[in-house]
Amino acid sequence: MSSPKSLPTWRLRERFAAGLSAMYGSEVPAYTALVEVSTQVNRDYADRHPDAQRLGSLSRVTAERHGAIRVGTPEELAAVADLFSAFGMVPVGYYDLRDAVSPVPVVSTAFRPIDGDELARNPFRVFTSMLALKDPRFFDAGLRGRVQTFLECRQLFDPALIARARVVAADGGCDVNGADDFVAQAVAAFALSHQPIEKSWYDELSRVSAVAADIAGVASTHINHLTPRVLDIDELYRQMTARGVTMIDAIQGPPRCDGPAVLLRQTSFRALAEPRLFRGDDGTVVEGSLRVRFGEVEARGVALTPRGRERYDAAMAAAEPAKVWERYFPATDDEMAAQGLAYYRDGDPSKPVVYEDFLPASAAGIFRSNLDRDTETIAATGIVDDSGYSMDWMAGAIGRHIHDPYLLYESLCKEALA
Ligand code: OOG
Ligand code: NI
Repeated sequence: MSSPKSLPTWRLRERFAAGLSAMYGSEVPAYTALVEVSTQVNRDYADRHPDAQRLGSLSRVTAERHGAIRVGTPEELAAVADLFSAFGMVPVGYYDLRDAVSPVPVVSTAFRPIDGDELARNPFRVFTSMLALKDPRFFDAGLRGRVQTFLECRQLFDPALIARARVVAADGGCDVNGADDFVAQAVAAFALSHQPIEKSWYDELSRVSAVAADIAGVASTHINHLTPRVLDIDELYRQMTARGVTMIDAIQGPPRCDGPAVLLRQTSFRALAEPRLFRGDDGTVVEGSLRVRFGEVEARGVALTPRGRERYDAAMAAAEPAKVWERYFPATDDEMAAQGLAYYRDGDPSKPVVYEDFLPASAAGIFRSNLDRDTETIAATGIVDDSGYSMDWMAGAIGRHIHDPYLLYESLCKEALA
């Protein structure tokens, strides 16, 4: 138990999310505009819809963010897991984006709180990707060796910060006096670095994959995007477009429908190029720019059961999912519950369980739509993937259990029965 003078894990998580948000806003001004529009859309929506808070209180939704980060090695991923454990965020789900229609050379998990009360207090989650360096379809032996050497020489996190995070996690909180400093250091670990980038190395990796360059072309990691949650994403899309922001072509995930919103709908826009320093082969440093970060926003619906997810995948396989949606999904929560398609607390259709995770197809689409180059094809190379990446592999590499989202949703349904 933590003493009265200590801050519990969720307070630290709340501060961590708010600290990252303030930092990202200062680095990427368009993010601040996105948060402003999202907040306004949410207020307007809540004013007009009496059931607006059925998928989370307005205060939860207003503070709600997900971040995305990318690391290079299993050791770096393990350090991330240690750091996030101090904020009550544990790995949930395994996403293999190498399998996507537009493949990306990463395997990923999401760190987030899992208990109902923790989610209600602050559901901050971070989609975390690791470079799939062992996959020969992306990296030949020569390049792999050089990337490996580069990654072994860098240190993303101060070992003292990670050691402290382990203590905070074990104590379930942290002394008030130490909290500011601890959270500030954790936030700073994800700031964009101003160190010069070795241009020829970055360019070589970019030819394999823009994501590979973003991960292993630089000596640090950074928040790639930070995503607010919105209650009406179609309205948000209209308002951002009216402000002159060019959004990606479509909203990813399920189509707009009259029945209960399911899973996750997301859309994004490209952030402006950010000034970065580049060092040439002759050692001279010049100013240039990179466009690696972007703005994203999301709307969350009810979590689907495995049966519901099968229906979802079938509907999305259609040429125009919006046109066939009602063939797959009923128009009411009562029917959704009766058919066992979605999770409801106590089995009560007025108490939907919100979807807390990600969608691999959308994730790959979000990665892809925001890249400068489109070179990541693994088509017909004939090279066999012998990398052995899997959820079990990842769990072993970070020495932690990776939670199964479905089991978590099931226990959330029962939690309320107690
Ligand atoms: C992660 C992309 C996945 C989402 O919302 O699906 C993601 C990345 O760009 O690193 O954040
Ligand atoms: Ni995202």
